[in-house]
Amino acid sequence: MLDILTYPDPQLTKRSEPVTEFGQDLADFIHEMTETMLKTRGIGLAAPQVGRLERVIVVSGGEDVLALVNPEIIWREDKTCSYSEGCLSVPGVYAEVDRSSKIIVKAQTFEGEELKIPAEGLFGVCIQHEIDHLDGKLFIDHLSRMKREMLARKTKKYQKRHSPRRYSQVPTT
Ligand code: QAP
Ligand code: CO
Repeated sequence: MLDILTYPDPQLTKRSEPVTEFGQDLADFIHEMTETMLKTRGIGLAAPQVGRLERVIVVSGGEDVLALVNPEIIWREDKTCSYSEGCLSVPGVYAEVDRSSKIIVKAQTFEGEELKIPAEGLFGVCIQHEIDHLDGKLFIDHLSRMKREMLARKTKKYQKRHSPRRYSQVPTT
């Protein structure tokens, strides 16, 4: 299980680098990302969230998990939709975000094969949310300053309440 970085970690604001080597290390990393996403009951995870500034995302697609390397949105529908989004790196808060309702994504598999995938609904939204992470952007960055500052305070409080430190303050005999 990989550790998940949370807001306001500066790593989350950085731009990730394209993947150039398609070997066992990448395959192992994608496997670990997938396990981490499933264990934390997430529906999407991007490499920078676990501290690696590389362009890799995993997204839950119903039964199985889709891993996309060097994903790029090559077409967007003008129409937008909005879902209540959350993020493992911004725990405890949710907000509606407007995004393209349909996209076409170009990407590579973990073996370097080219893919072109149409995506809509929650699946499409999730891919857009994860690609944002590769560009150092969080879902709260799409909101007004007032909403963003409110949610920033809320996730910090949430993280404090849920930090393991709170439970380790047991007196020793
Ligand atoms: C991105 O996010 C997403 O606050 C994936 O306490 C989510 O899996 C895109 C999670 C919704 C579109 C819609 C969040 C888990 C999981 C939390 C996630 C939390 C525990 C977030
Ligand atoms: Co996220």
